[in-house]
Amino acid sequence: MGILNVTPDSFSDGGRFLSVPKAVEQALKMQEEGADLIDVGGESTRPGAAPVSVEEELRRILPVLEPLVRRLKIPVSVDTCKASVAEQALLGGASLVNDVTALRDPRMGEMVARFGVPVILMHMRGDPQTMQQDPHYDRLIPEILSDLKQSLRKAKEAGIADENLLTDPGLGFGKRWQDNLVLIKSLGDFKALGFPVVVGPSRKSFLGKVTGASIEDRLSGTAAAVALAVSYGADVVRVHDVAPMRRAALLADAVVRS
Ligand code: HH2
Repeated sequence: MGILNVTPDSFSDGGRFLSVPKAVEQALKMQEEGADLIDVGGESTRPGAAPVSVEEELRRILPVLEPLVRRLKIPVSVDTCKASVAEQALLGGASLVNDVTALRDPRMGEMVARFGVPVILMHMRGDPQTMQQDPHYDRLIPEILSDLKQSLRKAKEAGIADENLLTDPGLGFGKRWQDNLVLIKSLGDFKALGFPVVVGPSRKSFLGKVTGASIEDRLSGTAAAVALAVSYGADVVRVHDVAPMRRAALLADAVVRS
């Protein structure tokens, strides 16, 4: 899954793809490099990020969505936690909703069910503004699994079909840096919930904590995390650098299957 942030403030690529031609060019490049899906986001969820209004998020996403849907051969997902934004994006041709709040918006479940599209339920403790202020778990994996099970129940109650559900442990979202390492190692427990597992380690700060690398220099750390995530059972990896990460994923997958 290739990341396309049409935001001024995303933590690693904010401001780079604000013009429609630049955004489309980046999406076509990621398709060429072997992405199976392009994830378009109009609101940064980096720690401390300020929320964006529905109008502003739509103003960022919709102009780029139309040419993307028209020109890409692969599906487009919308990275949003707002039902009204998801609805407009689905009407505009998006094929999947990536919800980092796992259906917190009370209208999101019913809306996704009505469109009959897949949804990624990602785990986040708190919200981006406060989530990294001293996150704490007594029992990391059981607590996150239990939160995700609750989100899955909510999705089913809203009428979303089982085959349209994916889960994501939410690396970096209300987690201590060490927690992200344990989460990658424990992806098998998430697979055991019975749904495809998505994971997004790309360029995140826990990689910097371990390797000392700055944001611009986290390619090799991301590749290691991608390979490990695939070997521990990830089905989808959400990344900025599609070409090298596809190779890392292919290699890990080949080893797992050998
Ligand atoms: N991470 C980010 C955003 N969306 N979605 C899923 N399913 N999983 C993730 O781990 C995930 C996500 C944060 O990364 P990015 O989009 O690069 O940054 P920002 O939120 O600053 O735009």
